[in-house]
Amino acid sequence: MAVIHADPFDIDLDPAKTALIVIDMQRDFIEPGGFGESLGNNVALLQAIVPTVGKLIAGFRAAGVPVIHTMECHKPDLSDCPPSKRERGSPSLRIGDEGPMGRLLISGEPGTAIIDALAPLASEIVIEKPGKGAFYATELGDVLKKLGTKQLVFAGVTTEVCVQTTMREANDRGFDVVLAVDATESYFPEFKAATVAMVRAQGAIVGWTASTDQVVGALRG
Ligand code: C5J
Repeated sequence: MAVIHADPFDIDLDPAKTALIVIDMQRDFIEPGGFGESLGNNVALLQAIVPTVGKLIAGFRAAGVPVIHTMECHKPDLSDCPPSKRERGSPSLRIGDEGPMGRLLISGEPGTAIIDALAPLASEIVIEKPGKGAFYATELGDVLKKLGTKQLVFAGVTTEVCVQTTMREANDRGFDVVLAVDATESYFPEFKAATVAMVRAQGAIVGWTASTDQVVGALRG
């Protein structure tokens, strides 16, 4: 058993029943010209965590603990994209529109890919998800059941949207969830801070928070 010195209290992690979920480290959220920027966001904030996410992934790979990647994206015909999602607000480009990196958030397009620096290994599972939560309309629940996973560490973007939504979905499904605080980011620093605080409040009501070094250190033993 590995002990993570987490907040609000230590958590025993069984590496044999654990997986890392890296949420949506896609060009569309992290690079200029993608979906994130089309909404008026400063993508440089998200670029800053790439080395830390890489360190976390490397720690899991070294420990032989599964790494699962997710990608927010839709079918080319947009049949899995509710009009309410596509038409909301006034972005410069909408989901499915042609941008400098191809059609925004469409499966198979260059901009939808995970950034090169964090590219999944051929052996790793990649979940394509049409929603903010990675359990909604995906095979993630079945994948974790097959792996015998009971505990999940989370990294990725954005903290208060896809990361938090998936953490809450996982918590409701009975998983222990840990957020690697320095391996997640938001376009809004205050939203990240609020998410970190609310996750671990009330005796870890959603889950635990820890640093990448605390998680990787615990896996090393
Ligand atoms: C957003 C995400 N923010 N991956 N997606 O639309 O958090």
